[in-house]
Amino acid sequence: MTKLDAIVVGAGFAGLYMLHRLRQRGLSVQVLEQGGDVGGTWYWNRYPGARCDNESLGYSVSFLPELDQEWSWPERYSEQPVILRYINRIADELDLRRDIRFNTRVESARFDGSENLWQVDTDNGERLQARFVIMATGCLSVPNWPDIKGREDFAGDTLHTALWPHEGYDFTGKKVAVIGTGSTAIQSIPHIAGQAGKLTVFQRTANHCVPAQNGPLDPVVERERKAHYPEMRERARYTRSGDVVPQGEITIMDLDDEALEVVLQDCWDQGGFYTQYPFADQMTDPQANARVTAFSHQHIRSRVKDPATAELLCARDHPFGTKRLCADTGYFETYNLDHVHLVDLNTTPIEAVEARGIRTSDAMFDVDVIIYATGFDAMTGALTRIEITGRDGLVLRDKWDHGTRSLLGVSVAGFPNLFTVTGPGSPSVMINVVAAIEQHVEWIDACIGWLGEQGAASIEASPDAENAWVEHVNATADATLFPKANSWYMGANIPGKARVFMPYVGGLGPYRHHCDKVAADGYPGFVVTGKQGGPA
Ligand code: N01
Repeated sequence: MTKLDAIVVGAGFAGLYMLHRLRQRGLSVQVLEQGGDVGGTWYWNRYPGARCDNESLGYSVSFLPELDQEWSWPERYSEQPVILRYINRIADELDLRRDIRFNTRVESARFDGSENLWQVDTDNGERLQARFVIMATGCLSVPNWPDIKGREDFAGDTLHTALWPHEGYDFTGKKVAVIGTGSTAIQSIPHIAGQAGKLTVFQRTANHCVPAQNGPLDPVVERERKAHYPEMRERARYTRSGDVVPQGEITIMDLDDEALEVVLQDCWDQGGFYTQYPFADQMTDPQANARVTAFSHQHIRSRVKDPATAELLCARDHPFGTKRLCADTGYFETYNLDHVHLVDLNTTPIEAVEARGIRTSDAMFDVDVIIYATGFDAMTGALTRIEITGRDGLVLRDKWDHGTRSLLGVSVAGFPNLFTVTGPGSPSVMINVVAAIEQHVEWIDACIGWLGEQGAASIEASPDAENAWVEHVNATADATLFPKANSWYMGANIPGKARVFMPYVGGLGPYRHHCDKVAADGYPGFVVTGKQGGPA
């Protein structure tokens, strides 16, 4: 049996950086990755139009300064193949592949307290042992297949955006159905419409959108960033969003309608998540939020010719930004095309998928292909699908059955020496996720180093500190409008999943300061036990 210092699960941004850090520390590390190559989310999500809604210059790693200078991002927001190339370059640059086992899914991880070791079993029938297990499994890595009657009966092609065929898919002349209107659908629908003979979009809930305003990366902006990359990266580490953008400087309710219109128009012109950060009250004051919503609805009405379709595309059931905002490029205009139709599932729900297509309560839609753009079992799915058993037979899935519990989103009481990168209770998906990953990886690496210096055997969250952190995470979310949406942040998209707001909305900078203080103070709130090599 292979015995290691650490096993890292996942070879996306998080797993790669974790491997690099632990190898630098001199540890023996094996990464286990279910995909056929590196990239994580960017390996799987190859649907047409897939790109990052975070700007390329920020959505990149800070630990390869030479690469920062050499690499040229062609567009303001990078498309999936470019990001995947970039991640491959990181793997090559650091010679990471030799410690990664691809096409290997972890089925279970069990803590053996007598030896203070984790036993990890893979779907290849192999068992590995390690002192530390680091779950770098991503927040959006388990596709959600909706439980629609007859789904298996469809005689045409079935696709899921998160499991896109590597060879691509030719929609030319085909009758296509897309189910779902989240970020993924909003990115892919204009591209699919460009090929399809007929496209029908099945919408249950409209989403709030901002224009991406994508385009070739401005060479002046690129030169400026390259001249100041280290300072920008350092600043980004302490902002709320993990990006260098204006943060909370404008109070919407201080502005009259005319002034607000100017400010919001500027946000829309700048595009992307620029809209999310300049305001102090957008995410806390329902009235302020409603004014942004009204502005965004005006925009939709000005872009969609059919008034009834425009109204259906205006999100009304949740405050602006309380579900992950979508960034669109030509999404709304797509509904002006004669061969594109929107079906409102609120008035005419899907009753079944049949061999020839989708039957709603009032019509049958014959199609050649159905695309499920139905999202993910987010934040917990990848962790709860693995049988993770900690102390005294405690299974993580059971522990989280009534809601996620974790200290700092990085360590769970009852699971010694198990770390979760961007786990529930950390900023993760609320911010630039690469920045979130780097902070976690560096903290975990330092913690493992500290344990070595202490000669300690194990570390895990104490139940009291875990409870206090969960309360803080909830209180922070409850001070905002976020819990008002039935979002995947809340687990609301998965039937039967506990409804708790999972990410930490306190912002990266404050969170980093807190984590740094915990480390500097000798890890209060954590239980540190045993002697290395002995029982925990
Ligand atoms: O998934 P979603 P996504 N019948 O969960 C609908 C990230 N991302 O893949 O809202 C009918 O947002 C569901 O309807 P409803 C980003 O963080 C990042 O689009 O539940 N419809 C919804 O419309 C994003 O938030 C980038 O009523 C059903 C849709 O499916 C996250 O991935 C790019 C249904 C799912 O939307 C997930 O986005 C793209 C059913 N039974 C995505 N079940 C970057 O920029 C579900 N739906 C990095």
